Amino acid sequence: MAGSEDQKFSLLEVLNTFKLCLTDNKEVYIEHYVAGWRGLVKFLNSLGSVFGFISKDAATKIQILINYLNGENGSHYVTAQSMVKYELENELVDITKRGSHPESGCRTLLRLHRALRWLELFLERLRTSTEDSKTSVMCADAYNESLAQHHPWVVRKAAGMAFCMLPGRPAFFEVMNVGSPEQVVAVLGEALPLISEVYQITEALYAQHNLLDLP
Ligand code: 1PX
Repeated sequence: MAGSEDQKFSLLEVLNTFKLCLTDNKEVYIEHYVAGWRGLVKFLNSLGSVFGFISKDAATKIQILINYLNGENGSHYVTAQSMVKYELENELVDITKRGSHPESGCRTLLRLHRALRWLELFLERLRTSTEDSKTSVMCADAYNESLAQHHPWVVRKAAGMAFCMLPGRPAFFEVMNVGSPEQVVAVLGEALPLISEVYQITEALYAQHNLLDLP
């Protein structure tokens, strides 16, 4: 059917990607993790160019990981667990200050991992919101509780200004293209435990190796 190829983007598909993220023994597939982020970035871009500085940074980090995955040492980058092991054993990570490995897979994934916590908090607020809740406030609260702690003042300021440009809850739900508000709530209820599990597993991995503060 004409036009069926460029069917409207649905956040449902993106959230589903996170279902694929875990291996049978609960390791995190980098391929699906970055695919999930790719979809989210696409969604963010559809909200307007004021979010460009955010999506650009995320896209750069996604690309760094894809390059590792497709590179000659790609087999070590299949899961976050194998990446951490490989990069640590081969001293490919700047541990205390930035040096010869400013774009290690470990520090790059850590930036997205911190952002995943923001996503989890934001989606949980969206899920439990009411008609008159403000997306900008939910987004800012989730940000202040998570990512903001890792960002300098200037980034926090710019992010705060961008949040004010978010569409209101009805328009936001519309762009998600998931269906009625009740359906959105149901989809979020299904997706959140998956996102949360991926977050917890990655957090435990980084904590175990003392990598939570990588520069
Ligand atoms: C149903 C809702 C879905 C919403 C999807 C939105 C996708 C948002 C994607 C955000 C990805 C943000 C990645 C940020 C990574 C980061 O922390 N980078 C900083 C540190 O990197 P560095 O290499 O310097 O150590 C970097 O400085 C970041 C700069 C850009 C600003 C980041 C602001 C992040 C705000 C997150 C909230 C996004 C708001 C979207 C609203 C829907």
